[in-house]
Amino acid sequence: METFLGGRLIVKTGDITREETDAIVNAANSSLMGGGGVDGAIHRAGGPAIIEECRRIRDTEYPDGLPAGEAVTTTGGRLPAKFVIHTVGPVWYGGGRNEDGLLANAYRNSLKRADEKKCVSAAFPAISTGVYGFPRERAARIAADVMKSYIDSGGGVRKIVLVFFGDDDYRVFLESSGLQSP
Ligand code: AR6
Repeated sequence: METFLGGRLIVKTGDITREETDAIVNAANSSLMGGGGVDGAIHRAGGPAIIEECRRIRDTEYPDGLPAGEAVTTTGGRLPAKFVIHTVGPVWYGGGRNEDGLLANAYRNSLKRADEKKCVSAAFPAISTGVYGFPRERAARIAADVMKSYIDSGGGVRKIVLVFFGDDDYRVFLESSGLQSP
């Protein structure tokens, strides 16, 4: 585990479904109906209350699906976290389809949703870097930059945790994020 930005950003390895932060962020897809990876793990651990709320959100606010870069909040169901913030990262097509901007929006809008619910802590997975194929090094810089400007601008979430599923992802993040350079 490593800590940055005056103690407000924690970087670690682990299973995000075990995090006891007020909210955890889900790397969902536009359907909000679950999937593999971290999405599958969150729905399995949190139980059916989460998908029920996702279905209501689809029916009312997002009949065509949640666009990439946006985020919505549901209960955490049986998870230790009170809320799950579902965001949709971009699919990586090579970098020419505003993937960078959409990934930054996914992080930024998730923090905005956490603020709306007065969360003081929130945990994030490495959005888009699994099935969606976003290069990990590039995603690391984007995530770190968003966190830095959020914290610098006085955002309400006091503790942000970035949870990497494996040691290799964790190492790549630390080497690429720019957080360790003076
Ligand atoms: N805790 C923390 N990180 C995890 C966990 C976990 N329990 N499980 C996986 N990861 P991915 P994406 C890591 O593929 O690229 C889904 O099917 C994983 O190792 O989950 O945004 C959705 O429904 C990787 O580093 O998300 C979408 O269809 C990171 O989480 C699609 O995948 C993200 O990998 C979204 O793809």
